[in-house]
Amino acid sequence: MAAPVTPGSEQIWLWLGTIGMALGLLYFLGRGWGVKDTKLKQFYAINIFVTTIAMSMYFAMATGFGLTEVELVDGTVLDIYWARYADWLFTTPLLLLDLALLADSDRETIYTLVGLDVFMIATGLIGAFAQEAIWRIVWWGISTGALLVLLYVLAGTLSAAAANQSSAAQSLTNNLKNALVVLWLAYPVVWIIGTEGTLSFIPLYTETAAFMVLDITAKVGYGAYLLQNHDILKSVGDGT
Ligand code: RET
Repeated sequence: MAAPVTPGSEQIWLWLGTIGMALGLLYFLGRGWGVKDTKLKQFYAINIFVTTIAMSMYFAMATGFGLTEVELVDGTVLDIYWARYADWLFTTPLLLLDLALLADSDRETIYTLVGLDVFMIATGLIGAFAQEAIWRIVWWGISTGALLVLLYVLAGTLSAAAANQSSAAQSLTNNLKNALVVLWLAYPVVWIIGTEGTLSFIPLYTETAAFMVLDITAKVGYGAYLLQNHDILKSVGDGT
């Protein structure tokens, strides 16, 4: 194993991320405590898993465990927070599941979305470890291609599935879908203009802050908004 690497000044954002995810987790646990309805319970369970995983991975990054160095062929050394990918690999499919369950999507749609999502994170991870700038950008392109197909499938199938839902469920699905599209599209942008893309228009410090704000919004904000709507979530799949 490579020698341990210590985080730089960006560490502050990783601690804030850890605290933010912990607060989100407490909020979901507190609000979900004593919930009896089985449909509602599964939404709480998903968001509790999401924040637990993210809190652990932020803690791993803040303490330096989730960080490694990648040396490029030209000698440049990049600090790579690999724990991000471990977080995203599990939490992004769960976030998609929130939306798919809300829209009452069929299994095929869910498998397609999760498959594309895992492919997107895995190819992004390869990009993060590639040793030549050109290959990093090529893998970024492949991963971004998967994201675009995913968003296309999501937009098409969710509205079709949600057509049988109540109008309240449809509008909640729509709002969450729009938020997801905007937030998720920001990730490849931060990656490519940040240190991973080797272009480094923004330094690691700013990049870490940007990912933290995106992660908290896409997990805690998104989950809290979803779980505001108990009545809608309880009636999911009833066709009412
Ligand atoms: C990577 C690599 C570069 C290309 C693309 C990426 C997409 C990442 C996404 C992450 C979403 C994370 C979420 C986390 C929640 O907290 C992996 C940066 C397309 C879309 C929603």
